Amino acid sequence: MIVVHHLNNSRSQRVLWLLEELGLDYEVRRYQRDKATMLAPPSLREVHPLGKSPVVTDGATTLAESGAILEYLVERHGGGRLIPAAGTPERLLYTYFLHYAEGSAMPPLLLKLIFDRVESAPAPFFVRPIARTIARRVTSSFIGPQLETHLGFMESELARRTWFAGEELTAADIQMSFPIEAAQSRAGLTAETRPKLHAFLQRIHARPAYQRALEKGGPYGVGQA
Ligand SMILES: N[C@@H](CCC(=O)N[C@@H](CS)C(=O)NCC(=O)O)C(=O)O
Repeated sequence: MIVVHHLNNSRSQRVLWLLEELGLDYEVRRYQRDKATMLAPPSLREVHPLGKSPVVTDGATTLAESGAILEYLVERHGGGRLIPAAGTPERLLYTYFLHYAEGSAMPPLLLKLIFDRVESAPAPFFVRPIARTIARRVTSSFIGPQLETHLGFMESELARRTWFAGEELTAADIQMSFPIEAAQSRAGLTAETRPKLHAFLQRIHARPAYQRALEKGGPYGVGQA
């Protein structure tokens, strides 16, 4: 039996969505973020030493890292679904976007979340202006331009084809959904600024499997690390 160790409001939502798209049986084991720190509970370290979500167990196999999990589930249980045929240009795009989502797109989005928090965090009055100035400078000189580059790139990719790896939905789109949802929640992605990415979100949100996964996973807003 596939068990998804699911942290509320987190990247593991993608694993639930993939499993729903594939129509597989699975169990959801739930973990709640600490209300103050938003970190995962220590019990998740009993499943994997990093204590992050998602983690999937499948018989004797324990696997962390959302890209690796999606790849494993598609190859082991997908029966050829949600993956382009080997040796095609689409398959290369699939591999690329499966890695790009966490390897390149997420880091500036995570930095944005952290520096926004630095800017608004309570601090002694004599530290606050310094912290705010540093946070604003890092955001305007580094994080903002990086986000523009990545969002521009993703937008241009979806101007060339319907999904990230061709004309069919694949697991690469499921993996890409998290940075795009995060960009909507924290980096100003709207229908006006990034119409293709916005349309992508509308298309995925309308999928019955996405909605079933939300029912299983609980409230989801991508506002956390
Ligand atoms: N690159 C990893 C990131 C895993 C990760 O950071 N997960 C977050 C949830 S979105 C987490 O567990 N946060 C809570 C914590 O760090 O304690 C993946 O894609 O699986």
